[in-house]
Amino acid sequence: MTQPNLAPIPELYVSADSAQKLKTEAGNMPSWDLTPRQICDLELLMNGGFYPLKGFLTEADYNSVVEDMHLTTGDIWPIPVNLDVSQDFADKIEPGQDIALRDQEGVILAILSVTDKWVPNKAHEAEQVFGADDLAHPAVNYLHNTAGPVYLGGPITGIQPPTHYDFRGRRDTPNELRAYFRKLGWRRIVAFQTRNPLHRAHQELTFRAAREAQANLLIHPVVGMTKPGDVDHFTRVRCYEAVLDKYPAATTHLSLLNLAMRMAGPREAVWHGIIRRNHGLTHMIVGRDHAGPGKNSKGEDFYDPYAAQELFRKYQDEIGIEMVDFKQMVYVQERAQYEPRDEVEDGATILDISGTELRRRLREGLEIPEWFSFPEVVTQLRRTSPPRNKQGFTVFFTGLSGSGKSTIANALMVKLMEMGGRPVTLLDGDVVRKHLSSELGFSKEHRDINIKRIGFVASEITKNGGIAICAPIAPYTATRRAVREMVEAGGAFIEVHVATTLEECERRDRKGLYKLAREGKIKEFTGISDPYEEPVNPELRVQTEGVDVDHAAQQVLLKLEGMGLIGLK
Ligand code: PPS
Repeated sequence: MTQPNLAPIPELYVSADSAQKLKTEAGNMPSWDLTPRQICDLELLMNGGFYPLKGFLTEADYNSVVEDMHLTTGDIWPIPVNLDVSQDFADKIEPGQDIALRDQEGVILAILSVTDKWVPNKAHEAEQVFGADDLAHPAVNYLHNTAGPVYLGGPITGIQPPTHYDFRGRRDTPNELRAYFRKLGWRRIVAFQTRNPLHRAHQELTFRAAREAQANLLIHPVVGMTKPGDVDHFTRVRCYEAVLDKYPAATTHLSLLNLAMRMAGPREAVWHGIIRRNHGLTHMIVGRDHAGPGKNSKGEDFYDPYAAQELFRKYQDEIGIEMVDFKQMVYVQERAQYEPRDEVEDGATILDISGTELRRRLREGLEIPEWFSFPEVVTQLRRTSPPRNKQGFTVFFTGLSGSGKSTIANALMVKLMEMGGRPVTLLDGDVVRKHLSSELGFSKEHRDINIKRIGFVASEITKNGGIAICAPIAPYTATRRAVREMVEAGGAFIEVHVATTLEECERRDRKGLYKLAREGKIKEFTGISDPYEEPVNPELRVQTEGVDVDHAAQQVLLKLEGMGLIGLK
């Protein structure tokens, strides 16, 4: 079983001549713009990474995979790989039709000959494949909230692979890796699958695995899609490159895998095994909590930490690759080295830094000891994750018209500029309406578009290390939540409810708008003839009655300081 077959694996591409012809024909077909996840799936379908699949699963194969992890042919396959599409698109497609699959720039990558179209039972898929229909699981959340409602299945004709402009030299198809192994005379090769930066524990684990399996080592990190919140792949690859010279060059290779992970734990481990077999590997490391998605909505682990090893062991012969299993590696202080936890002598001092603790130390600019990681890796991580007081953030004021949002926002802006260090942008309600949203009115639809535009700009500013201060009315909870999600992908979001009562706003009526609204001369006026949904859990609620502006702005500053976003350094 460990004897590799390094012969080329079948791909789904047609010849260059046919590809050109097909591309022209495909121009007239209905076309589907692939999502980022579908592009990852398609690439591995076309280059043989998902062998023996010849396309997106048919309904019969899907059911068989969901129910018992096998295709209708009897081959093991644990994860549904489907083309999920919108209802509108599905309504226009019938089985028997060909559709052009395009990347996000509109380039045609493949043709799908649709044989099946069906509406899946997503709750059932979640239970069977991911173990629970729980939105805390990233793939279940994706299934319900991102994936389209209809699945299309059928064979693929590959025209061209998706283009990657980053790290081109480090990406290999299964056949490129097979050829590389053949050329170097490598026969036993163990894969290390990872979605994290490599620290010393990982290095020790990979060394041990290679020694145990008497094999060469392939560091095979996933650069497609991983768990939301992971270190981005650009940073990770720089980290891998930084530690590569700690490995013997003659026996170790680094290659990037454009896989979209599902974080499906045990089923995912089996899937990773099949994919590695297809890339010409003979062994794969499966450690503690392989491809684990973290905690469920009750705060418990989704999977037992060693369930992935058990399932892999059960199906090892069918997968066709041998597992090198490991317990968690820990640092033993007295011996100044890493050891598997179950081999540590009683009474020894174990040192460990969890992922959460590492993130905290990065965030707060604290020391990361040399026993834990390599200085070169820490340098890369610090470049991407500066301490909180150097990261971007958004302060989002919300409240009724005339509540004092703009005045406090202006005071806050000046105070932050006085402190210096980061650029500050004020996206005031009135200013935005003049420059970004001049064509919009005050219907629910228009208000939502307006707030989402503000959110988009704020998220870009935040991501790039600046401070965005927003001060629209933003009357709807759901829209504010959408903005929070956008911004939090790149930094902190602080919602400040300026809680001036309607009576007080109307009493002040600084712009005379309430009077006009009461007279019916302004329609859909917030608080009078249109709703304002009060924030339930804002980071801060400020009262303005009897409080001067300076004091209100100070409260925001104190909050920012408490969150570590502004500080002495
Ligand atoms: S929203 O709901 O967040 O899109 O509103 P926003 O962009 O903040 O714009 C609010 C300012 O527009 C003026 N204005 C109105 N407000 C609410 N409802 C209606 N119908 C309306 N018509 C005009 C008003 O001056 C608001 O400014 P502020 O600074 O909030 O008083």
